[in-house]
Amino acid sequence: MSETVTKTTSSHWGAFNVTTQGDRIVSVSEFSLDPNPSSIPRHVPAAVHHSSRVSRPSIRKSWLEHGPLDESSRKLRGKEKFVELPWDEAIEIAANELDRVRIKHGNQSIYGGSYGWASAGRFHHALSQVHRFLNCAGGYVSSVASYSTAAAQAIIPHVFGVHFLKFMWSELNTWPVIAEHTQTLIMFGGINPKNSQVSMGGITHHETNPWFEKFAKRGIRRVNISPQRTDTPDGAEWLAVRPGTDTAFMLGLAWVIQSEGWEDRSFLEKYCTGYDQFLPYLVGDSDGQPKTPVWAAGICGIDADTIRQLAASMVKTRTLITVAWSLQRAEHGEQPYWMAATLAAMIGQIGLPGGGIGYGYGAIGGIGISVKRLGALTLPQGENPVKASIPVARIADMLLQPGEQFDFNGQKLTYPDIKLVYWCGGNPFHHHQNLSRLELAWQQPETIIVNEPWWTATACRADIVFPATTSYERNDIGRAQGDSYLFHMPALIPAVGEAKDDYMIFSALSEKMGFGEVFTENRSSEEWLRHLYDEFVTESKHEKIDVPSFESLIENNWVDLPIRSAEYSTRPFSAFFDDPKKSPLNTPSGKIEIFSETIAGFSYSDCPGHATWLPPSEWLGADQAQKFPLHLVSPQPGDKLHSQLECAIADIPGERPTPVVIHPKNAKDRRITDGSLVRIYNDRGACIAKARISEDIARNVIALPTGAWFTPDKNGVDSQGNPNVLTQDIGTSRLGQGSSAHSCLVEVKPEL
Ligand SMILES: Nc1nc2c(c(=O)[nH]1)N[C@H]1C(S)=C(S)[C@@H](COP(=O)(O)OP(=O)(O)OC[C@H]3O[C@@H](n4cnc5c(=O)[nH]c(N)nc54)[C@H](O)[C@@H]3O)O[C@H]1N2
Ligand SMILES: Nc1nc2c(c(=O)[nH]1)N[C@H]1C(S)=C(S)[C@@H](COP(=O)(O)OP(=O)(O)OC[C@H]3O[C@@H](n4cnc5c(=O)[nH]c(N)nc54)[C@H](O)[C@@H]3O)O[C@H]1N2
Ligand SMILES: [Mo]
Repeated sequence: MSETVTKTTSSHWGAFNVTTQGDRIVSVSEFSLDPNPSSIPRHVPAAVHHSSRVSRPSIRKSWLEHGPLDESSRKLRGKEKFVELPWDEAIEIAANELDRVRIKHGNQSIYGGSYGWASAGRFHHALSQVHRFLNCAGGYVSSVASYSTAAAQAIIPHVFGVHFLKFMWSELNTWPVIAEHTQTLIMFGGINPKNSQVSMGGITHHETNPWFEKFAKRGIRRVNISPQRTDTPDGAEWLAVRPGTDTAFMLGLAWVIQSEGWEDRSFLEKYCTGYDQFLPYLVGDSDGQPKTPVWAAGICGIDADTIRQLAASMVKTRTLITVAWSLQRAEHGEQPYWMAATLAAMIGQIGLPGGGIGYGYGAIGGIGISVKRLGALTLPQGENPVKASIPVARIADMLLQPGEQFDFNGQKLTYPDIKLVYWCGGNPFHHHQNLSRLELAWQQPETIIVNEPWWTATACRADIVFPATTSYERNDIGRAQGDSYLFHMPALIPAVGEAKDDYMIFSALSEKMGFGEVFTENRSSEEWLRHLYDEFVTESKHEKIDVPSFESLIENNWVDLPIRSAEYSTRPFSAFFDDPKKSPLNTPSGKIEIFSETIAGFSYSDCPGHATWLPPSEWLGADQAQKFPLHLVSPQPGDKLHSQLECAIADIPGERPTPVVIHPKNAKDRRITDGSLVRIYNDRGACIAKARISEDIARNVIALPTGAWFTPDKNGVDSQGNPNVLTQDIGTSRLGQGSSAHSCLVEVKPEL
């Protein structure tokens, strides 16, 4: 019997211990210093050794036989067998194809956006690897922003003059400050420990639940404004808002504050611009509709008295308004973000400890933690000579409409004509909306290359698939923003099958394509790790932070760096609030922009010059609701990260199809019983799910988490419960062009 070894590793869902026997992971256990460990790692052993691992380089049969120019063969993507080849042959074929495309069509015909979460680990970060490789190859069409926060990334700089991600990492009240000062915590979309289980690159201390226990002890009033009660830890008040209507709710609150004369005029004058342009809209002078609580109630489903009372307590207590990312992953998703800022400005507590506005607490772990930010530990990606890029969620539009113009945040851009797609570290057939439309778009390129550990829906739809290792099969360094820990992530088992690290795959392709040394800089993986670590040591010394030698890190597996302390708690926009003249915000006015001349100048009807209630095309008040009377929200799954580890979960008896949460009244009306199979459908598609009847969801709303592996039958009906067969593939607006996943109407019936 081989030796049993236990070591610690880091992952997007936190640190955990892994026990191996020979070449197998046999079990995992909790990292003892994590106050509230995630149970996601329990699926790791089964997933790593799953039969759906890609074991050898594979090429789609008719692509191999007829080459990339046979149009009819492209329709067979996802429907055809692959031929397994030895590594050297597959590398040569892919290198020749990349060369053919870049010579014949130019690098602007290669799409390498390759969006996705991949795995934790700094050097083997799949996206950094593919981007560096494609830059060395002459560039690629890239993608900007993210599925997570595209609308926020567009609107927040106009309003606060700062990048959205910087706002979240540096301009938020931290948990200790909230615990000490906040009296009323108003959470649009909740603050969900289910979501803060994960963070990009890792999160070692899971703290959302422990902080909420403190908040409860301190008597902080917690109000969860969300279609699901479970979006905050137990014990909060719950206002079951209709999805997509938060802007109307916030306008109702603002109207009460204004009509009572409670708005903080001196704050609005000193720190903001544009309240005077917003006011005529609020009171109805500009459109004939005062945004009264009665008006708001008719839209958002929360009664007018509740809105009035909430407004009163918001101005009378130290109030922090928080907004989940989910609100902006919807049509007109820019509006609730802007309106929440407008409301907080009227209350006048932005910049005060425990007051004002915060975005994305609970969306991922690490937000709200007072930790010193350290740089370095990133693989240099080089320069991309190709300047064309797309907003990330517009991929199907790009593939279907080459040469067409589109608007994006004041710019007019043109979709490039893509001949080759390279994906490494993401799963578009998990993450994109309206998957049958993506299937069509996916038939356009001549060649699709994917590096993947598993036969995901995306890998199955590629022409060339390279088997990639998982983070348990290679040495790496683990570190993340918002976390004080630093890990050596040891190779725990040898590569499964013939898998290779992405770095090895790109080194081999680079070598064949004639720029091997440019890509590798003559460093082995181990040399790269040491090189990146040396840079980190230098940078940390600069910041007067002691970090161990690389040898000592390897020996100890991990270290908790001395970078966590209340002294790193930031006061949001402190310089600006101390002296707005001397330290203006980086907006055109130097102030918080309640009205933006810049945005008004774009003349977008879907994003006017101030926060506005714009009914989405799909919500419970839309005409479409006659035919499809239920609003589908598709949140992130609690038991895993997106589509990762799904293969292991799907093997557990009774776990699939994915459960969909449905209100008892809606279930009864449709003769649906708890645990029975249902069909969820609309004009875009259908999937099968398992009914979970619960009072914890608003009436006429159903919640089906993402992450099921897209498995359509011959009629296109997905058998596993993937919500993206139902969601619509439209931008949030011309400003943000983000994903509108949460704006979706459906009907449900028993599946007989
Ligand atoms: N309906 C709906 N859809 C959504 C959302 C929603 O709220 N509703 N949310 C959206 C959001 S915010 C996001 S971020 C996306 C997430 O979408 P993705 O990030 O695309 O989802 P993942 O399943 O994490 O995909 C990562 C892939 O990388 C692979 N991988 C892991 N490690 C490695 C590696 O080392 N090398 C290589 N080559 N591959 C690796 C994994 O096996 C997996 O297939 O989904 C979006 N889609
Ligand atoms: N366990 C786990 N955690 C994750 C992820 C994962 O896959 N698994 N993914 C990570 C990623 S990539 C991201 S981007 C974040 C996403 O973080 P979020 O975007 O905040 O999370 P979601 O789960 O999409 O949505 C949270 C809740 O918002 C509510 N909601 C939906 N629409 C509306 C609305 O219109 N109004 C209001 N008030 N509420 C609404 C839903 O009830 C939903 O449960 O999560 C991260 N955390
Ligand atoms: Mo995300």
